[in-house]
This record gives sequence, C-alpha cells and structure tokens, in this order.
Amino acid sequence: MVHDDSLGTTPGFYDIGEGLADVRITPKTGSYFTRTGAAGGYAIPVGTGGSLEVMASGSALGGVVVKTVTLGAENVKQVFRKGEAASTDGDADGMPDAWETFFGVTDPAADADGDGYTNLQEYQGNTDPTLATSYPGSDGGSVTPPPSGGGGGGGGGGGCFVSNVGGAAPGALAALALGLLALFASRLQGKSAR
Ligand SMILES: [Ca+2]
Ligand SMILES: [Ca+2]
Ligand SMILES: [Ca+2]
Repeated sequence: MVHDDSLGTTPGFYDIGEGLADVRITPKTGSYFTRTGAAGGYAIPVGTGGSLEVMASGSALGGVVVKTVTLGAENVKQVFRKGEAASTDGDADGMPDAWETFFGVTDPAADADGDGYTNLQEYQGNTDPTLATSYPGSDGGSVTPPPSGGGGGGGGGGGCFVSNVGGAAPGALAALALGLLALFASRLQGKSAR
C-alpha cells in the first residue's frame, strides 16, 4: 500500500482516499515490478526468504522511499508513505541520491541500459534506467497493475490485510500483498486466499 498519510483522519493508518496511484514498486532484485492502482495497492511476487530492498518512486510521492523487507513463507504487507519520501539530490543533477544508489547510476546524461533514454529521462519518466524494456512511455511491466476496485477512493477494501498465497511448497513465490490487492495476489497464485 502506498498512501499519503496526511490526508486522512487516522495517522499511521491507511484511510480511504489516501491511496497514491501509479507509484512504481521496484524490488532490488528479481524480474518483477509493478505500479500501484488507483487505491494505492499493489501485489508483487518476490521470494520466500531473506531480505530485499524495495523502492517506491513516482511524482505522487514527491521523491522515493526505499524499504528493506524481510521475506518469509507468508505474504508481507509493506506500506510506503509519502511523508517518508526522500528527494535529496546532493549533486544537483536532477536525480535523487536514493534513486541513484538504488539503481547504481550516477551520470544523468548516460544511458545505462541503452534504450535510448538517459538516466535523467528515466528518473523523470519513473522507469528503470537499468532495464531496456522500461523507458518513458512504456514501462514494459512484468506484473499488470491490480484492478482498482470500485473507485479511486479505495473501492470496497479500505483496510489493509495480509493473505498467505505463498503456500508451503519450496520455491513458491511469496508476495508483497497489500490491502484489497490480496485478491489479486491470490489470482497470481491460482488459488483462493481465504
Ligand atoms: Ca543526484
Ligand atoms: Ca536508458
Ligand atoms: Ca530503461
């Protein structure tokens, strides 16, 4: 779930209407990434063990948020809040420090992945400067953004909950599944989460 906690009435919790859409969720490793739906939800398969850095980025956040997620056999709910976003740009090249560090790029004029767009253009387009299939205007998403439910205000979901769609099978993909996106996650795994 990605939300602007300052909008609602309950500090520290997701309130309906706080969700931020089109925020890119990028795990440090793996081939999956996604963008949040209208209610700020997302679900993405990442793995079943260890820890993983995950970055949320996009203009709706006003910067980037990087979190370290501890993975296990069950789904992990990871919340990103706008108030946590960092936009410090120490070298004033237009790309925030945290974004440069996460992707390992430093030169705004370079084209690290050879897709025809500079690293700066990729930051501005909220795409991956290290992935040639991701460039401004076409993110080449590996995971379709989840359905937004009944409306931009959060559909019928509202609260956040965690479902276990990873199962016990070795190697099964666990997921970061948030809020009303648990249903979407269960579809990914082809079985009911209930
Ligand atoms: Ca910079
Ligand atoms: Ca590029
Ligand atoms: Ca790219």
